[in-house]
Formats: sequence, C-alpha cells, structure tokens
Amino acid sequence: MLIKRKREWEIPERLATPEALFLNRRALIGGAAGLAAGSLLGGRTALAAPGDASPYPAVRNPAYTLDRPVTPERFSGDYNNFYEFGTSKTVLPAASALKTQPWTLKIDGLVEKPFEIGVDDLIRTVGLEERLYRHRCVEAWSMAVPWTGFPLAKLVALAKPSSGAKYIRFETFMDKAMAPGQRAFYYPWPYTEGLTLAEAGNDLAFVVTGVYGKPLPNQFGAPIRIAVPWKYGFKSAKSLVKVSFTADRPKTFWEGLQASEYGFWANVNPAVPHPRWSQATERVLGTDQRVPTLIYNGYGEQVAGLYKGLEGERLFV
Ligand SMILES: Nc1nc2c(c(=O)[nH]1)N[C@H]1C(S)=C(S)[C@@H](COP(=O)(O)O)O[C@H]1N2
Ligand SMILES: [Mo]
Repeated sequence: MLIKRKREWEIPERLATPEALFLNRRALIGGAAGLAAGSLLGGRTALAAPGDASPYPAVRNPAYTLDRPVTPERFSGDYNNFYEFGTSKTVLPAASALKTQPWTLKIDGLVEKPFEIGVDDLIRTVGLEERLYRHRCVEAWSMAVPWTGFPLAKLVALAKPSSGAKYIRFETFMDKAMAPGQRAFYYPWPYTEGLTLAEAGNDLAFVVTGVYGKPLPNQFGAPIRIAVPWKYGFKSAKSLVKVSFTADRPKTFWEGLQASEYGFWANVNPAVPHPRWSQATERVLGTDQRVPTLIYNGYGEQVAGLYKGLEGERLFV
C-alpha cells in the first residue's frame, strides 16, 4: 500500500512564522500581566504589549498566496547568494559581520528633492505587511518565502520622481572591510540593479525588511532589499543604501560581468534557456523535487502587460 508520508518541509502556511508563537509565549513569560486573556486569544494583537513597538510579525496580505509549501528557514537561510560575503551558498557566517544599525537609505536622482531616511523611520512611515512569494534563481533553484515589507510603489511615491525619470536604480552598500567579497577586484562593485518605473509601480514589486515574521537576518540582505518575484533572483538586490531615479537604463552588476547571460530584463521564462543550461524546471530548496518553471514565475497575469510593445527586447535573459 502506498502511504503518503508528510515530509517535514510540507508545513502548512499558517506555521510559516513560528516566531509569532514564540513571541506570544515570550509576552506571557515576560509577565505582560496587564494583558487580558481575551487579547491573548486574539493572536497577533497580543503582541502589542506596552512598550513593544516591534512591527513584526506584520499582518499577512491574503492576496498573495502560494501554490506550494513555504520553504522552512533552515533551508532558505543557509543557502544564499550574497557575493559581498563570498561566492558559495554558505555566506551565513561571513554575513554576521554586516552591521545593520544604524542604516540610512539615500533617495536621489530625478526626484523633487533628494533625501535620506533611516530604515526604522521608513518602516514607521509606510507600515509593513507580509506576503508569500515564490523566488526563482537564474541558477534553476527556487524557494517560497514569507517576506515582510511594503510595496515599492510607496517608496516611489515618497520620492516624488520628476517627469524625466524612467528608471529606478538600486545600489548595495560598499565596504571592503566588512564584506570580503568586495575585495575581489574583477566584480563591478557595488552591486547595482534596476527596473523601469512601470515595473517598480507594479503591485508585486516589494521592498523587504523582514522574513519569517522577523527582521531580515543578515544573509537575506538586511536591513532592506527588494523582491521582484517575476524576475530571476539576481534582480532582487540586497542591503540597499541608495535608490536613484534616472532617465537612462541603469547598468547592472550582472550585466557588467556578463551581459549575454544576465540582462536587464531577466523575466523568468521556462522556454528561454540560459546560454549554459535549461530554465524549464527548478529544484525546490529543501526538497528532492524538480518542478516545472512557470512563465513570469507564475505571475504573468499581474505583469505580462508591462511588456506590451517591448517584444523586440531580450525580455527573458
Ligand atoms: N547585493 C546583492 N544582492 C543580491 C545578490 C548578491 O550577491 N548581492 N544575489 C542575488 C541572487 S543571484 C539571488 S538568487 C538572491 C538570493 O536571495 P536570498 O539569499 O535571500 O535567497 O539575491 C540577489 N541579490
Ligand atoms: Mo540568483
């Protein structure tokens, strides 16, 4: 008889943020005596203990659901691409050197008035929500993660780009002392990425400050990164220090290295192979499964319209 054993990674979505339970317990143990039993039963509202201003975990936006289980953190959190800390997937130990407090984000270029804002202030200004997103690396592995953050459109609105702005450029920190990978001179540091303003305004484009119901662990790109789930993972730049609005298409880190393999658009498409491997399927982190890759990573309904009239471009490389 065939018995379907539930594998450990097949955790239900509602358990994707076990820290929520932990925090609730901590609130109890911490003697949050003033909390009425009723409010504890209310789940997340119980987190609003006096003096506790943490925005995590944020309320999940139910509009963003998955067709697969959330990848447990022990897999996604120890298999990262973060070249600033080395080219292996095991950057977790090296990334502990990343100092994320204080952290300021600079907004400049074609905007009404350039400004700087601390990440904590930014979070207080825009508020946070949780979304379940798929992530598809160009190397043909994938994961599903509960990001916490806010729509990139909110940052664009704060920045007030002028009419000449057509693109948005993201820049990662530069600090060779902290990030040994940046001592490798053949990479075009700092890491940069870019989107059109139309892409940045799409609902799915997300600024990320947390994952698994808590602030981003360093190796995920703390304290602030982006998530562009319909594009290959390298478009989702980590540990941002600057967001610039430009008239011209920004040159990206990976284009600088190898434009024929890692272009500006980099939309996920199983039918367009990477010059050195197929993109038809993907290995799901934490499992022994390969699953078919979906056009626009399954987000075609929301984003395909962005590319009308751009058919002459290399949209999928
Ligand atoms: N600054 C910076 N951002 C980066 C990268 C990087 O090396 N440096 N790697 C990219 C790639 S290739 C992927 S797949 C994702 C990986 O994100 P994760 O480690 O959170 O899974 O980050 C992207 N953003
Ligand atoms: Mo990637």
